[in-house]
Amino acid sequence: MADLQGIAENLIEGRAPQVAALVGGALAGEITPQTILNEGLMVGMDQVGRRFKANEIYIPEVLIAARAMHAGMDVLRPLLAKSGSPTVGRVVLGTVQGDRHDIGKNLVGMLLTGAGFEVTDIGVDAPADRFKEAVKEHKPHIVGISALLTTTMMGMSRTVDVLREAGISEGVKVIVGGAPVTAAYAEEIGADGYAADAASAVDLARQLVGFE
Ligand code: B1M
Repeated sequence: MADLQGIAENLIEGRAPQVAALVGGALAGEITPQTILNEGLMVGMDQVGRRFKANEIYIPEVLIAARAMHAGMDVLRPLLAKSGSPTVGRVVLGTVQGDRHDIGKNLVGMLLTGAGFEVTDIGVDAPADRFKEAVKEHKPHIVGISALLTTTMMGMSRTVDVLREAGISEGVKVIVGGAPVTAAYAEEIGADGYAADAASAVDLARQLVGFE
């Protein structure tokens, strides 16, 4: 579909205003937010990842593309996060220490919000202690940890350990995700669940709070 292809192409070129405008246009054309996300924005970002890996583009271009991705997500956010349901549960969500990737985490947060969860986002590069303090303050049902780098994944394990050592892991379920993370890794570090993508994270969170 031409609009979706245009979104992906403009995202790759880092044209944030055009991406936002095209996303708005696609919505006006009654393309669903989920389709725009999966077949427009994500297709573009995936291509950016491939080019980055192949050294065809470098960090500045990736950052500019990420800004365009955010511009598109900003338009979708109210729709993805629209929910008529009361709070299903509370979630504390963050990206592990040393890791500044936040696009996937933000998507997980948006879809959780849309599914009726109250999400406290503690940001990127979050040390285990920041998760601990947020758990004490917000008393979530779920802690969600994101990591995009193989080198930062162990921060998830550290976070699980810190919550356990602080005696506040009882009753709090930890879920993990991000490109290098696997179900086996989640089990190895004692997390309660793993989700491969944002929609699966919502399904998992609903299961863990006993909503279905
Ligand atoms: Co970086 N980066 N990056 N990067 N970057 C990757 C991850 C990489 C795979 C690129 C590559 O080499 N092909 C590679 C990691 C290699 C590895 O560790 N195996 C990499 C690298 C190496 C780096 C740097 C080290 C580069 C450098 O400096 N030399 C550096 C690290 C900086 C740091 O964090 N300390 C770096 C920097 C950056 C930018 C800042 C330029 C930018 C981030 C901008 C931002 O996030 N605001 C960036 C980007 C954009 C990428 C790629 C291109 C795209 C990531 C992304 O946003 N994808 C990425 C390549 C790629 O993934 N193809 C790459 C779209 C997003 C929707 O997907 O985040 O996977 P994702 O989230 C998905 C799922 O994973 C899942 O759901 C989401 C939606 O479905 N999910 C969860 C995520 N979190 C979840 C949590 C859950 C459940 C599911 O439960 C809690």
